[in-house]
Amino acid sequence: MKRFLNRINNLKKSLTKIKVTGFLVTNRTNIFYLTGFNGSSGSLLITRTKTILFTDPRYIERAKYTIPKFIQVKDPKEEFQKTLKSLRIKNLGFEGNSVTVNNLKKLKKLSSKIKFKDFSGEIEKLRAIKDPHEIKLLKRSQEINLKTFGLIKKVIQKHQSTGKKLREIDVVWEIKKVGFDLGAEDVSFDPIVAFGKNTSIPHHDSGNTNLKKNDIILIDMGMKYKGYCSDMTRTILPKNPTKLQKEVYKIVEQAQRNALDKAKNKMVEQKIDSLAREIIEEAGYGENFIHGTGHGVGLEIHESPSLKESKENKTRIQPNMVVTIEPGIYLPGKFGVRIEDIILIGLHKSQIFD
Ligand SMILES: [Mn+2]
Repeated sequence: MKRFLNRINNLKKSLTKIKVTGFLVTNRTNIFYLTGFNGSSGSLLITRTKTILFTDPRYIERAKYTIPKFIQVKDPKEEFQKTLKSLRIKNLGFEGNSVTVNNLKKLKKLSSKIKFKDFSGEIEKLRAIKDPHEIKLLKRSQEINLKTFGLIKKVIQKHQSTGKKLREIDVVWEIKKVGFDLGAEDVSFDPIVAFGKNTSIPHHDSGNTNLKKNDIILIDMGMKYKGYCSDMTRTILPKNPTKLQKEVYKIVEQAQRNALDKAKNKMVEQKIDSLAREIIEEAGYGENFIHGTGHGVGLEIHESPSLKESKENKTRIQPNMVVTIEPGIYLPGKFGVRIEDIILIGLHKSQIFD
């Protein structure tokens, strides 16, 4: 439970920077990160001396036995307004990226003397750098993911050799089932399973397409383990790939390798993107790489940092960030290739989760 105290203390350091006397955390994932509470309703008030979780009566008991003892639990109906008053909060930070316009109005009405300040993104910044506990869970999550893929690949090969019917959505269901059997609590997003031409759509909506013997296959999948998401994409070339398929696969593989090997501490976000992009551009497929090279992964499947080609992405990569590297080439109407893995940024070297 020490980790929650550490995280909350880290957040408190920015009270002065934001110039507020308290933070009101409303984003569910951020509340889970700071307290371990995963109920569907709640807000967390953090001041220099107090941490209070407000949640309705359905969750009060549950909160008490899941969160650390130093966090008080209160019913907002009875005590929210009173607490703000008694703690003499004058400036309150709120999460503009999670509070609805209506709720902010209500909040302002409830506490007319308080000045509100948006502190969106502060907790997300902390979350981008993983502690040892989180790294352990992320590794385990990806381990289950890789194992699941291994078994799914066998199912596919069996169907390909026997000619038995297999739809994309059958594979989606199989991934969910096998992942759960191997210890995941859920998938981190609906698996993307694409057969043949459908692989040229980066985020294909898996459907009733049947697998054909010489189909190229793309599977993008992730598991959730104790709240932590994994993410991985594999493209399976057919037994008799075309020359173009082999060529494109090789380029994507090289692009990914370059980024996996060279992504390191202190690089700016967009530089990591260009490690993969340059190789694809040089090969003449720049226009067919239509998304960013990667993203942070943790309690959410997409989180900070953002490894995209954008002038805004100038944040420097730091040790213990966990990011995906997933270049792709998509040839509309023909096929697509994407390969994705997760790396842990180290002080000197990055480590791939495999
Ligand atoms: Mn991804």
